[in-house]
Amino acid sequence: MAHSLAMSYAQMGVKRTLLTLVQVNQKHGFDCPGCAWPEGRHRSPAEFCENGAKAVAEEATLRRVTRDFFAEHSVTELAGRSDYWLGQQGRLTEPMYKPSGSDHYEPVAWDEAFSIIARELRALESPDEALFYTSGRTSNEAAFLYQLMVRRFGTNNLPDCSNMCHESSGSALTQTLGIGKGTVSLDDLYKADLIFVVGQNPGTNHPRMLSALEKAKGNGARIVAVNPLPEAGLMRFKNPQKASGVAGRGTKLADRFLQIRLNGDMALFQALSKLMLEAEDADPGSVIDHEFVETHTHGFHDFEKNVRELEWEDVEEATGLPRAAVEETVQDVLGAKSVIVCWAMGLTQHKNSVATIREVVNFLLLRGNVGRPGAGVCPVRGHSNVQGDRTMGIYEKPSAAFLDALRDEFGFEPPRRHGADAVESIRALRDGQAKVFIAMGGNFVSATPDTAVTEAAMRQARLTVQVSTKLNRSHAVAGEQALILPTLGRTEKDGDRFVTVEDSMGMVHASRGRLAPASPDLLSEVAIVSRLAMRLFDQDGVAGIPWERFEADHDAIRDRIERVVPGFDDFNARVREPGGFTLPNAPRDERRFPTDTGKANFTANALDVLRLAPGRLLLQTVRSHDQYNTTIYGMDDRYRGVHNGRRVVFVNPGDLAERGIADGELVDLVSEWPDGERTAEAFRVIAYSTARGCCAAYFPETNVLVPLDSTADTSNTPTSKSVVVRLERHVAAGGAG
Ligand SMILES: Nc1nc2c(c(=O)[nH]1)N[C@H]1C(S)=C(S)[C@@H](COP(=O)(O)OP(=O)(O)OC[C@H]3O[C@@H](n4cnc5c(=O)[nH]c(N)nc54)[C@H](O)[C@@H]3O)O[C@H]1N2
Ligand SMILES: Nc1nc2c(c(=O)[nH]1)N[C@H]1C(S)=C(S)[C@@H](COP(=O)(O)OP(=O)(O)OC[C@H]3O[C@@H](n4cnc5c(=O)[nH]c(N)nc54)[C@H](O)[C@@H]3O)O[C@H]1N2
Ligand SMILES: [Mo]
Repeated sequence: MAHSLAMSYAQMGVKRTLLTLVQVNQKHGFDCPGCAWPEGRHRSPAEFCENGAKAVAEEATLRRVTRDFFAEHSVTELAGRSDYWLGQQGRLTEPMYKPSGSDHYEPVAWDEAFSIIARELRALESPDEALFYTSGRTSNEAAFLYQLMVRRFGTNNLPDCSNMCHESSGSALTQTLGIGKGTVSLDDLYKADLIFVVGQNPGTNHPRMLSALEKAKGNGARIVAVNPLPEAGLMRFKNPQKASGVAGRGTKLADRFLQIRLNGDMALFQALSKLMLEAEDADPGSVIDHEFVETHTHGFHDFEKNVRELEWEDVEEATGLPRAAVEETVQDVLGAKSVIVCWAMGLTQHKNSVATIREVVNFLLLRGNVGRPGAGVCPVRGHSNVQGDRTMGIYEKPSAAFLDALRDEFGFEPPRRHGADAVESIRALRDGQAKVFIAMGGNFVSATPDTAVTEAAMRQARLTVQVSTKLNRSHAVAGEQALILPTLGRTEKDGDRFVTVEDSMGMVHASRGRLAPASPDLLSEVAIVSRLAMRLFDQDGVAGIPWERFEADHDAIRDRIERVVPGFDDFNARVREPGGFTLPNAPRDERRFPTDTGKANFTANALDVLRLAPGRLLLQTVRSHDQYNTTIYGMDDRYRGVHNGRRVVFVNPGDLAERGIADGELVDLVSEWPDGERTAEAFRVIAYSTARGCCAAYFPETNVLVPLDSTADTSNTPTSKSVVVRLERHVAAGGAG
C-alpha cells in the first residue's frame, strides 16, 4: 500500500487521497474504475487495492490541462510525446477544437462543439460512414443513450474495447452455453474445490481477486496457475488487511504451476479431456457426469472422437509441458467435485482463442462443472463496466431481439445491418469508407494494433471526437478537424444523480461520485450524448425520445432500460438496495442453455499447433504493474523486478544463449507477416523465466508489431498474445554498431 499512497499523494494531496480512497466501492460511494472484479457482500472500508488506488489517483489528480496548455503545445508536438508524458499532464478542463488546417486546439463552446459534430454527421452520404467507439468505463445509463443515439442516427458501427479484449470469450460462450458472460459468483469461488487461473495476472490487473482466491484456498480449494510467466501474484500472496492483496511475498497461492507455451492452452484442455475420457474407460461411471451430459448437452460424440485422436507429440509441442505434468493435473481434476476456470487476456488474444475457450467449456461440461455451486466459467473482465456496456447494447452485431425491443420502445426502425468492430473500423478509416470517428472514452489510437497503419488511418478522418477525462495519444493523432470533449469521471459529483455499472459476475449496482468536478466546464457522458442527440435530430424532430429529460433525470433512462433489456425489472428500486442486484443468468441459475440447440454445446475443434520458423519467437504483449492499459503510471514493474524502463523484452535464458544475446543487450523486435515486416527498436533484453520459444514485452509500445490483419477466428480480436518476431541486435543510429 505504501507504494500506491506515495503515488497518489503526488497527484492528489494527502487529504483528498484519503477522502477519495475511503469511498471506493463503498455502498454509497463510487465504483472503482480499476477493474471489473466484484465487491462481495461485506465490503470492508479497505476494499480497495494498490492498483485501484492508482486508477483513482489518476482521475482525482490535481493537475489540469487548460487552454494555455494547448496554445503552448501544437498537435504535432503532442504526437511526439509518450503516452506517459501525455497522461501526466492531468485532467482536461474545457472543450477544445482543432479546425481544419490548424496545428493547435483552441477553446470552443459546448454548443458550438455539438453543432460541428451534427454538421459533419449530417454531411455524410450514409450513416455507416461514422464510427462510434466505446471504452469500458462508460456507465450503463450513458452507454444505453449512446447506442440509442447511434442507432437512431442509422448505423450499428459501435466498435468497443471488448473487440480487443473478451470478444473471444463472448463468441465461444454464446455458442456453447448460450450466454456471453461468466457463470459463477463470488460465492461459487469460495465453494470450489479446484480453481484454474489461466492466462491472467491478477496480482497486477485484478488485485482484489487475490483475496477471493486466498479465501477459496482457506476453504480447501486447490489452485492451478497456467501461464508462461511465474506471475508474482499467482505464486505467492500476502494479505496484510484481509482486504487488499499484495503479491510476491507471504503464503503460497498456486498449488500447481503449469508454465505453458504461449498459445498452448487449446492443446492442454484437449489433453485434460482426453485423459478424463481414458480414466472413464478404466473405471466406467467414475469420471463423466453422464446424467448431465445426456440431459443438458449436445455434440458429445463429435467432441469425444476429436479429443481421443489427439496426439501426445502435438500436445507436448504446443504446450511445452511434459506429459506427466498434464497427467498430474488430471488427478487434481478427478479429485475435485467442483471446478472453476478463470481466464483473461492470455486466452482471448490468439488466432485460435475462440476454439481454445470452447475447449475450456468442453472440459467443464464433461463433469457437469457448469450451473452448480462452486463450478463454472469465469472470464475475468477488464474495464470496470465493459460487461455492462455490452448489456446496454454497445455491440456492432446486435441481436434481432434487442433491436425489436428498441424499436417497440422508441418507435423507430433501428438499422439491421451489422456494423464495424475495432479492426474493421481502422480499415474503414484507412480506405476512406468512414469519415467521422467518435469515441466515448478510451484511447483508440494507442490501444489498437498496427500503430503506424492506425495512426495514418485516423489522420484521414474528416472529424475525430474524443470524450475523455485525460489527455492521451488519440487527441494528438487526430483527424482533419478534431474535438476534445472533457467529461466527469467516476469519482466526481454529478448533482444528486448516480449511475450504475455491472461487474464481471453480473451484479448491477449504483456508483455515486463525491469529489468536486475537475473543472466547472465538464459535462457528464449522459449530458454529452443527450445534447448531441438534441442537436443532431432537431431537424427531423425528437418525437418519442425525451433527451432533455434523460439528461436531468437518470431514473427516466433506467425506466427505459428496464423496458428494453431483459433482467432489469424494477431497476430503479432494486439498484437502490444495498449492493444492488444480480442479473439473471440461465446456465448458472437454472442449468438452462439458450443456445441454437437449446443445450450446452460440446464442440470439436481441430488443433492447430503454432510452428515457428527457425530463430523466431512468439511475443506476447502484456501490462506492467504500473499501467492501466494505455495510461502509464510509472516506469517500474515491481513484481517482475523491472525498474526505470518499459522498453524491455523478457526472454528465456536458453533462447538467449542460442542466439548469443546477453542479458541487458539492446535488440530490435521485428515482426513478420505476409504484408511485410514491422520493427520496434531498442528493447533491453531481460533473461527471465518464461516458456521456451516465447517472449514478452509491454503494450502499447509493441502495438506497432501487431499486424492489423492478424486476428482471432470468429471474434476478430487482434492477436496481441501471439506475434511472431525475431530479435535483431540494435544498432544505435549513427553509431558504428
Ligand atoms: N492495474 C491494471 N489493472 C487492469 C488493467 C491494467 O492495465 N492495469 N487492464 C484491465 C483490462 S482492460 C483487462 S482486459 C485486464 C487484463 O488482465 P490480464 O489478462 O491479467 O492482463 P495481461 O497483462 O494482458 O496479462 C495476460 C496474462 O496472461 C498470460 N498469458 C499470455 N499469453 C498466454 C497464453 O497463451 N496462455 C496462458 N495460459 N497464459 C498466457 C501472461 O503471461 C499474463 O500473465 O486487466 C484489467 N485491469
Ligand atoms: N498489444 C496489446 N493491445 C491491447 C491489449 C493488449 O493486451 N495488448 N489489450 C486490449 C484491451 S484488453 C483493452 S480493454 C484495450 C483498452 O483500450 P481503451 O479502453 O481504448 O484504452 P484505455 O487506455 O483504457 O483508455 C484510457 C483513456 O480513457 C479515458 N477515460 C478514463 N476514464 C474515463 C471515463 O470515465 N469516461 C471517459 N469518457 N473517458 C475516460 C482517459 O482519457 C484515458 O486516457 O486495449 C487493448 N489493446
Ligand atoms: Mo480489456
